[in-house]
Amino acid sequence: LTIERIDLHHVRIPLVAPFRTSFGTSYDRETFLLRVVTDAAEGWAECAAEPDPLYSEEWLGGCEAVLREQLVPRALALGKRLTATRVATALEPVKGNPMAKHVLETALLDAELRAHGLSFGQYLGAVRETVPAGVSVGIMDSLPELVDAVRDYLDQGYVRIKLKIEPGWDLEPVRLVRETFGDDVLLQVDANTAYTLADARHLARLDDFDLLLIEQPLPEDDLRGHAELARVVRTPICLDESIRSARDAATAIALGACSVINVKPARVGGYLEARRIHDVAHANGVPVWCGGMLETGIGRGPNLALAALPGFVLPGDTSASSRYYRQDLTAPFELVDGHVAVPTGPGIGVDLLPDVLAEVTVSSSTIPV
Ligand code: OSB
Ligand code: MG
Repeated sequence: LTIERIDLHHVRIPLVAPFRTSFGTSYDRETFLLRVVTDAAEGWAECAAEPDPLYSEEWLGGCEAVLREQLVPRALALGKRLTATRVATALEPVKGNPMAKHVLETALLDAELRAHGLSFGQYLGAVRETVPAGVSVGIMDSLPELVDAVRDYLDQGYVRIKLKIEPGWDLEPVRLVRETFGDDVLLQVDANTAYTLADARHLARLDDFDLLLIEQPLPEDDLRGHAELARVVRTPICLDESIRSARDAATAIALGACSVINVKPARVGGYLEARRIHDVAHANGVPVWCGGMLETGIGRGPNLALAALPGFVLPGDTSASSRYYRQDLTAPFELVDGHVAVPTGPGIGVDLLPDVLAEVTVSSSTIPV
């Protein structure tokens, strides 16, 4: 491929409801879409970063700067020899910045696969046509509001509920949801690093509620702490923020720091590394599931393809469009019998709706090539 043009489309899209986690509240999804035009096809990807560096150290302004000044120039230096895998290799010397790498690699992979008429699912090795959908439920202002939200999601058919927790919003909401909706509901929690090892006894009280897993209870750099915690708590520990590469996954598994992994392509630099994490986990008998960053259809399409790989044996946060947006940027992903269909078209398999894009676009810019 030869890159002919790169554009960034900054968008702000209202969420159907505010989404509160232990690190902050989002009212809308603010991000940029990256479009790459090549001599063979065009590709699109969505940056997973948020305006502030609260989930991880990456943030939108930083992603744009590192793309402009470091990543795009390194990709362009490949000239006509450019492919998504070669770009990934060319970006390797740049430390960190996985979300910035992810958006560039994914747009190029989209263009490359479209040029070959191959879908992300075919390329990655998907083995399912639909994937079971879970839903991530934010921290609410009150317990009755939480029960109403969970009831609504269960009525829609979501097959797994994930409750966001933090100190002061953990045992009671989990107990209430378990008691209200019964033992058959697949239930898990996500703390987004809100606890410390000193909370181990407290977190062990979650063992009473038969949770699938506790996601990222401790800080991202505390693998030792998670391994200690796993000896005190019976509920399986799942890592999200801590896992940035296949090597991290191998280390965390070897240390006993986790027995489940949330794979988010954006957090690990793209789909190529995400697939390697899947492979490492699968070889170790460690279940994985596909996480999300409130992506629009542009980001969710390829996530669904990844979630269709054989090792993705737990329902992911790959919810339908309506869980996030009144009007998605693509044709909406629908929940059917608790499942969402994996796109089958070339590349990411979804197309932007130009009128919707125009409506939510805040500004556009070009990265010189
Ligand atoms: O920790 O999984 C997380 C959203 C934004 C940032 C971090 C997380 C989340 C979610 C929602 O839990 C996942 C989704 O439905 O996209
Ligand atoms: Mg998480």
